[in-house]
Amino acid sequence: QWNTNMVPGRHVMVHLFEWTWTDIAAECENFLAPKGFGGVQISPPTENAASSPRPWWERYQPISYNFVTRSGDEAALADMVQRCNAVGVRVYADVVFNHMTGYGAFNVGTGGSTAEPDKYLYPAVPYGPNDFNAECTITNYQDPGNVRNCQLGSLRDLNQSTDYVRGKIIDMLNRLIALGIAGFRVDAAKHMWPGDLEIIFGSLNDLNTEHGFAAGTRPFIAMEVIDLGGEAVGNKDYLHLGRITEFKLSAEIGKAFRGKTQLKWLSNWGEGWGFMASDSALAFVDNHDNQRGHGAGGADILTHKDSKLYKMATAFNLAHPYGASRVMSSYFFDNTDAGPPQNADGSTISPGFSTDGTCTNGWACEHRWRQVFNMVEFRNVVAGTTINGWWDNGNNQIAFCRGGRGFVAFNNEYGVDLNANLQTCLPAGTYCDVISGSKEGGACTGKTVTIGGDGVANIVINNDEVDGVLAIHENVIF
Ligand code: ARE
Ligand code: CA
Repeated sequence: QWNTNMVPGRHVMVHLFEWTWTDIAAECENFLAPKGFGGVQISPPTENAASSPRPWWERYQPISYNFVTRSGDEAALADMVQRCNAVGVRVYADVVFNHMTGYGAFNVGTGGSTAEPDKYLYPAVPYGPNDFNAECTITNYQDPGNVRNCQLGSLRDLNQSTDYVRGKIIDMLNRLIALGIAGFRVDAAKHMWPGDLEIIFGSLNDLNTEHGFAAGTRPFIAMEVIDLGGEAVGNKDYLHLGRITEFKLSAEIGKAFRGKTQLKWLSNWGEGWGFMASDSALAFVDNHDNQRGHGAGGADILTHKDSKLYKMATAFNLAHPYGASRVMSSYFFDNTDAGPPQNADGSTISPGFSTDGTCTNGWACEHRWRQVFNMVEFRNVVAGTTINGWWDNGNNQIAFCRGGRGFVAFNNEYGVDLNANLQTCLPAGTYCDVISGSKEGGACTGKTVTIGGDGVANIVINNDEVDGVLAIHENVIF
C-alpha cells in the first residue's frame, strides 16, 4: 500500500485539480504519458452537494456514493481510467469518507440526489442518524476523541466503527478499484480512527488485472494527515497503513526558497529535518488547500503565483530522492473560494493549449511548464541513485549529483551570480540544460554545459535569469 503501482521507469504523479474526466483522459494520452508522468490524482469522484456559486470545496461534501460530479459521470470516469491505464498513467482517486455534506449546506447533489443534513438523512447511500457520531465540533486538537468523533466544521461526521458504515465505504472504494483505479488519496484521515481505517483498507480488493496490474497488487494509499507537530494526533498513528502527506516538507521548502532558511541547510533534507521516513512520505511543494490558505502552512507556502521561486522549489523536490513526488496543477484564482474556470451554468471550461504547450482558459497547468515536466524526466532518469557531491557556497547557492546520472544547481543568492567550476559526476561531453530549454533533436533550445574528462564544468546561473536552476542528466548529452 506504499507502492504507487506506477509502470517501471515512472515516478511522479500530478494532481489535475478540478479537471473533468474527459480532459484528463486526453491529457494522459497527449501529454502525461509522452512526458513520463506515472500517475494522476483526480478530484473526488463521489456526488457532492452543489453549492453556489460553485466553489471548489463543494467536492469535499459528499451527498451520495454515486460517481457523478462536475468532472463527469461514471461512464466518463470509467473511460478516463481505462484510457490513462492504456498509456501507462495510473489514476488515484481523492476519496472523502470521514463525513457527508454539512448542516446548513445546499442539499441537492451534482447527480440530483437529495439529503437532509439537519436530520442526518442521506437516502441515496443510504445513511441515517445511526450512522453518524453524536453532534459536536472539533475544537481541541490535543484530544484524539474530539479530532476523530466530532465534526470538521459542520460536516456530518460518519461513524466508521460500524460494519454498516464501513461496508458502504468499502463498497464505494471497491467500485473504483473495479474501474481500474490504482489507489487513493484519503481525505481527512486524521479525523478517522487508525483501527477503522485498517479494517477498511484490509477489506479492499486487489487492483483490477484487466487494467495491467499484476495479480495480488494492493491499492496505493496516501492519507491526508496534517502534522506540523504539537498535536495529539499525528503521522505516527498512521504509518502502518500507507503513505502520508508530509506537510512539514511543504512548509519548509516554502520557507527555504523564500530565503528564510539558507539553502546550504538543505544538505540533510528529509529525515534530517524531522520529516517522516522517505518510504512513508508523499512529497509536494503545495496542495489544493494550502495554495489558497486552507489547511496548513500559511503564507510561506510557494505556489504558481511566485513562479520563479516555485519552479526552484519544485525542481528541488523532484531532484531530491525523498518521498513519492506529487506535482500540483492548478487554475488561476483571486478569490480563494473560486471553483475552476466555468460557464454561467457552472459547467467546467476545458483548458486550451497554446502553441508552446502551456494552458489557456484560466488554467495554470504547472505540469506543462518546461521547468516542471523536464524535471519529471530528470527524476525518472536518476531513479535509484542517491545524492552525492553536495556543494554549496556557504549560503544560498547549492548543487548536487544524483549518482553518475544527473546534476542540478540552484542560485537563490539575492543579487549575486552563480559562476563556479563544479563536479557534475557525469561523463565528459556537451549537455543541454533542461530548465532554460530542452534537447530537441540535435539542438538545445537553452543553455549548454560542457563537462571535461574530470567531470568538472563551469556552471553559470546569473542572478537576472528567468530561472534560478540548472539541471542536466545522461539523456541530454549530445
Ligand atoms: C466548508 C466551509 C466550512 C463549513 C463546511 C461545511 O469552509 O466553514 O463548515 O464547508 O459546510 C474543504 C475546505 C473547507 C470546506 C470543506 C467542505 O478546505 O473550507 O468547508 O472543503 O466543503 C483540517 C483537516 C484537514 C482538511 C483541512 C482543510 O485536518 O483534513 O482542515 N483538509 C481536507 C481537504 C480539504 C477539505 C476537507 C479536508 C474536508 O484537503 O480540501 O476541506 O473534506 C491545523 C490542523 C489541521 C487542520 C488545519 C485547518 O493545521 O493541524 O488538521 O486541517 O489546522 O483547520
Ligand atoms: Ca471523524
